[in-house]
Amino acid sequence: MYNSYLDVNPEVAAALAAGKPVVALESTIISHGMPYPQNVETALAVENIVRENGAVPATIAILGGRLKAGLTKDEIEYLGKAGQKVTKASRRDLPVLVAKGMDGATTVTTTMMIAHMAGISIFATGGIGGVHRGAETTMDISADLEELANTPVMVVCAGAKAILDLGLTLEYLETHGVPVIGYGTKELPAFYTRTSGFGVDYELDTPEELAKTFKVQRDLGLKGGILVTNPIPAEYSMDPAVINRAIDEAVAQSVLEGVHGKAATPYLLAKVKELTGGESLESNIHLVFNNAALAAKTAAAYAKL
Ligand code: PSU
Ligand code: MN
Repeated sequence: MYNSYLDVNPEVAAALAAGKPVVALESTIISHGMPYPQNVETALAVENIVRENGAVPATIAILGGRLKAGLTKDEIEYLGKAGQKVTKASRRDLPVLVAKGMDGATTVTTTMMIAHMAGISIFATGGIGGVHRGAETTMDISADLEELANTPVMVVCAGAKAILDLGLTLEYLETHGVPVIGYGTKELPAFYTRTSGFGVDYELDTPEELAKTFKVQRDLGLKGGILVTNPIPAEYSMDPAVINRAIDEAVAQSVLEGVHGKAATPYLLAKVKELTGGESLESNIHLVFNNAALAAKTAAAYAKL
């Protein structure tokens, strides 16, 4: 019944067949987002948090050309160790990676695609891609936004980093009819900070409200997903002046070096990390934990509807 290129891990398949809650997790965050061994420790801890909050985790990746929904510990360890050597896989990379039997770390885009193929509705991550600063001339707009416009998966994130043009990112999502929800806030969180200066469409305050909204979107036959932006817990949020200085410097450096295409986001993320050191890594880990817990509670509420 599944697509012939897709492997759904037995525990995940059993949960889905029984109508139990499942949460998808991405793998670019493991291979490209954090250094080893913190990436593997974080990925395994995130899976535990999903379980503690009542859902089955399904970390998603491409291994040996197979689309994987649900990884073993060994597979997570393998991806974490391989790190940047694994291809960052967005929508346009899938056919070649699968045809050649290669590995791929899934971005928000491909995690949504594979989650949907497996029948998983809720996905937790850190930050999404968006419209880059200067996109009016570079046209650098993440495929993540297009996927949100077309694929029926709820993405729980901590907003987007200010490496992007957050205002244009919101405009793009509005044009494509993607509901942007603030969880307990009316402002778009900016990943490391709880505020960004940009408002969101709606504030919802409980997992039940999120689940109901997603169900209505399905029942109405609307295409596309929902973006839930969940602010980083206050105790882990960073000083906006410190993080924004690092981001401005990273963006300026990327322009000087002429970085473009799929390298742009990883370059900016690595530069910001280099400039802010361990503090940003700690924040990054805790916001992912926070999103995993909310996604699991929302998946549990959705399973009851
Ligand atoms: N933004 C972050 N952290 C990330 C990413 C983006 O703050 O890890 C990753 C995600 O996997 C996201 C991808 O889907 O980068 C977007 O890449 P691009 O801008 O090339 O579409
Ligand atoms: Mn891009």
